[in-house]
Amino acid sequence: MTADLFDALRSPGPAREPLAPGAMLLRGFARPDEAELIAAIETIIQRAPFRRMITPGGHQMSVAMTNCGPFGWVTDRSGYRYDAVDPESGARWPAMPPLFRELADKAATEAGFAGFAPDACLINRYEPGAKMSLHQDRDERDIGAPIVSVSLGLPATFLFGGLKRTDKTQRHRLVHGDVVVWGGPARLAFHGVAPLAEGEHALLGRRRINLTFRRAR
Ligand code: MD6
Ligand code: FE
Repeated sequence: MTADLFDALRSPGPAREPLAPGAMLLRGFARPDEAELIAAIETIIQRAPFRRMITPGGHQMSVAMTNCGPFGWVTDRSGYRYDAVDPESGARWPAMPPLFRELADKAATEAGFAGFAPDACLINRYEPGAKMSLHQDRDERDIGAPIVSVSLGLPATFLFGGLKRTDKTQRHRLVHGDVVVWGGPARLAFHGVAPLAEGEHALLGRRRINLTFRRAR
């Protein structure tokens, strides 16, 4: 008993919260890397600025997006797709920093998906009021790979449903540094983000930034 308690104190490991079979929340997993992550994001957005894309239905998204890595997720009137080129600049997306790749692989391994090699990192920026409607992530060729999602800045309410749009949704509060890993039987679950509440974060101000790492191609 006492030895177990000391073991727990010596190596507490990350706080793991299973959300569903295949979906795991790693509380504070990205906190140690916060400064480097934010600095890298600042560099990326100088070359590939955040922009509010248009959905195939003609609506402008409230979330502003950019990407880094070999492929970037984009939407316009013609549909959703992964593209090696930023349509705004005509150039390739900025490279994925090694720290991003390493963090995503470490988190995936922690959640039971060893050997995750993301080739796309979508960067989402939410300002108060911005939201993401319920959706499935199904534009990736290999849905055998998980998705790793890193939350920075203001807290958000993550909506997590089932395999049908009409399934009941759970709500989870995601705060700065939290990482969600999502694969296996959860990979095609419907999910979204409730409208972001007003607030001010010490490092990021009036924003939430989310990184989602995928194996797109
Ligand atoms: C967000 N995330 O947290 C939006 N998708 O801002 C997602 O859409 C998402 O967090 C798949 C897996 C994890 C996610
Ligand atoms: Fe998603």
